[in-house]
Amino acid sequence: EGKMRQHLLQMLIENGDTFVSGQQISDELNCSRTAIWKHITELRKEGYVIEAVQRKGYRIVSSPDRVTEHEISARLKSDVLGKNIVYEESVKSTQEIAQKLSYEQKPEGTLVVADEQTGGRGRLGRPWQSPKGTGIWMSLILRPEIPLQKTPQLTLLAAVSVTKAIYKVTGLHAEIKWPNDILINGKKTVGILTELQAESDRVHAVIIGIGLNVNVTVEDFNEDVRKIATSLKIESGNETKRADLIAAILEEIEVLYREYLNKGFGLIKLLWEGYAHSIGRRIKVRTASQQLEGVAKGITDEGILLLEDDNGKVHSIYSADIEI
Ligand code: BT5
Repeated sequence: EGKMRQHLLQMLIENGDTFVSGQQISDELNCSRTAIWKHITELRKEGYVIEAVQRKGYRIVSSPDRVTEHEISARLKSDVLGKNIVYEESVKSTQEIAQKLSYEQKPEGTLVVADEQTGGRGRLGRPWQSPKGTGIWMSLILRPEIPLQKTPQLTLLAAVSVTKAIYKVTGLHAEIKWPNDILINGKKTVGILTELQAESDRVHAVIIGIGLNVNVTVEDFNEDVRKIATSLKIESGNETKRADLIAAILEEIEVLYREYLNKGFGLIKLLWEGYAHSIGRRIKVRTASQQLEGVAKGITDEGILLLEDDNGKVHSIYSADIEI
């Protein structure tokens, strides 16, 4: 039943504004007209507005903004990423669930998505606000065969992919702030958290957590992030279907990830530099051990930030917070 509804939904979504005839549907799903009507009624209950016209068939006029497996799969054209989707309405953190699934040997490309996180986290235990029904809060399991020191490259790969997907879906130009922020008009719209499961030099899994403020409004943010944060809706004035964007992000990551595994970091580095916000600018850097000030010169082939201080000395920054 569920599978059939999924298949029907997929046909309708793929055909966009074009009507799909009852005949076409019953041929492809191998079911009766009455059964189709039953599924249409169920979809309408889920919030789909479906037009039904005699002798023409059915088409979707509008669909609800949901991030269930159903909604994402119907839009997804990737081969590996997102083939296995775990959707939860409310969780503490999708990272936690993805970590657990990864230990249970779930395959590469497994995606955990939640409508709400009650304990979403950033780096160094900082909190990540994830209000219900407004954003993309998801974690992706990758299993690349790469040495440990190359894993930061995957954060940059994810950042480039998300930036491209945002542009494709909304037309908004975002910029990347090393290492893991994506900004629109200077305000944080996306945060990326990359966590590892590894032993000595062998990487078991890289869990890429993506938090993206899609339809979040100013009131949804707590006082403390209101000044520094924004969302796609605040910037564009329009709502975006989260499932459309999730599908676009997974497709972008899949293309770049394949390129990365086959040919290395070269193309991703170029793309990253094209979207980078801070390169060539004066920045302040706070690492675990020191504070530095200088000009961001670029990133190395490993994805490490190079900072030139006022004495002309170049520092390699592996992990830090930066201020602009
Ligand atoms: C990050 O950390 O930016 C990484 C955030 C990753 C969140 C995703 S959501 C799915 C997955 N599951 C999780 O539990 N996490 C991942 P960091 O660079 O440490 O930035 C954290 C800081 O960003 C906070 O201290 C706030 O100042 C700010 N912040 C918190 N919530 C925000 C939001 N929704 N939008 C913009 N800024 C926010």
